[in-house]
Amino acid sequence: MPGYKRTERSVAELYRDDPERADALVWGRRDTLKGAGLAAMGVALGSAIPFARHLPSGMLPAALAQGTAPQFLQMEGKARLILQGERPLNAETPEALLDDDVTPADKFFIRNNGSVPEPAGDPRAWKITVDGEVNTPLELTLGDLEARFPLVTARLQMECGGNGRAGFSPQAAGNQWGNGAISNAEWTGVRLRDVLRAAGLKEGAKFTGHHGADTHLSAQGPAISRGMRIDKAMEEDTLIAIRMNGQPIPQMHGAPARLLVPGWPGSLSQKWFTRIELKATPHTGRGMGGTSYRMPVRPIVPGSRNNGADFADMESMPVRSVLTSHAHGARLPAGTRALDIRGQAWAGDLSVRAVDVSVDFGQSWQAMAVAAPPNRHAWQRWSGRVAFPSDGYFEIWYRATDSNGRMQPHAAANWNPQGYGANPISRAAVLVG
Ligand SMILES: Nc1nc2c(c(=O)[nH]1)N[C@H]1C(S)=C(S)[C@@H](COP(=O)(O)O)O[C@H]1N2
Ligand SMILES: [Mo]
Repeated sequence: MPGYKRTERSVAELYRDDPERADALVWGRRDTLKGAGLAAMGVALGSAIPFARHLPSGMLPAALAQGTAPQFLQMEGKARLILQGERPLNAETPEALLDDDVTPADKFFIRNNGSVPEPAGDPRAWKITVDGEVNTPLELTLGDLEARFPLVTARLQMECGGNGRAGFSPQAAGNQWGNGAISNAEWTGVRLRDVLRAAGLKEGAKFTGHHGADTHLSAQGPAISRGMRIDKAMEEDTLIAIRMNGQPIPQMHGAPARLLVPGWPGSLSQKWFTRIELKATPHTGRGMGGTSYRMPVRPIVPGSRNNGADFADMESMPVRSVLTSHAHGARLPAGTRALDIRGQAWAGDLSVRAVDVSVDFGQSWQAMAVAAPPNRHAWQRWSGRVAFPSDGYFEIWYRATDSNGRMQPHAAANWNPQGYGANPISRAAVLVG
């Protein structure tokens, strides 16, 4: 189950290595949940599985897929996020905390590649440099930005490039994110393109390079420094943001100014933003090249080594959905026969056309209502009602389809060493009664 670390030789691994033996151990008869797991659901051994006949053989019930219990972040101003690591500090938002249409600061996931810098003494004096392939290099304070360029506000999704990584088998390197390295705050700032036009792009300005004030944990060099094609830099939703949800940006999230590059890997959305270079060739900072934020063009053997030389940069993020009304492992009162459920869905630069849900292990699917986004690059609310024929153990399977007709796959595809692009259908276990 995405979002949870594995124990050594977990039930999940047993299923991977020897599904038949795992089935025999986990199930007495294959219509009753016996097993070694269910930590997420308290005591539920012996629960009936009304749709057992539809459960694909060799597939681990979601309730049993949890390894060790997650650790939680304890930090002032932050909700109970799932701790992914302390050095650098990384924390994921549990799906059930992503229910707000606008992600509040306390529920906003945390992704750092280095140390969080000390707050600037005088935020108004913070300077951002624009240089490289421009006619007039600029040095702008936050005050200059506000005075010279129109301020715009939009709800923009910002998702870590590695979101969903825990879905890969074999395990890929990096934070084992479930689906919760995603946010959809309301950002206010100036359009990056307005600033670049003020500097005047030269003919050779084909790529950007981004710089921030934080340092790598090795204490040497920048934590991360990525860049993108000029087209994305010139898109109307790509911002130099100075406010999040109407407030100054919290220090953890890049105060006093950060880039916001919605729909593309979050690593482009430079926090503690100090400088943007315009370049004729792709930027070569930390986090560029090799297997970093790059995906195989031709599939490689899962688990194999590869230097990424012929991989391509990850651009628009793939379609994904979260269930926010009920947590994985939720228990519902006996006799519950109908349940209203809801969540969010998004698809990088695209929009979401459909969300479908199954409560019978994929035998039948039901279309949910999907709201239009308030603006491009905002996530979309989905909602609907499902029915349970009896008490027992069920799984809510949910999958979104993007505006090009691409659906979340049944299992993570295109395995790659650093684990980008995993967006398999999600499963949440629920117990009725
Ligand atoms: N300066 C700086 N910017 C950064 C990072 C970082 O470590 N340092 N991490 C990037 C990554 S990988 C992601 S996913 C987002 C996370 O932003 P958040 O911590 O506000 O959620 O910031 C990006 N910008
Ligand atoms: Mo990221």
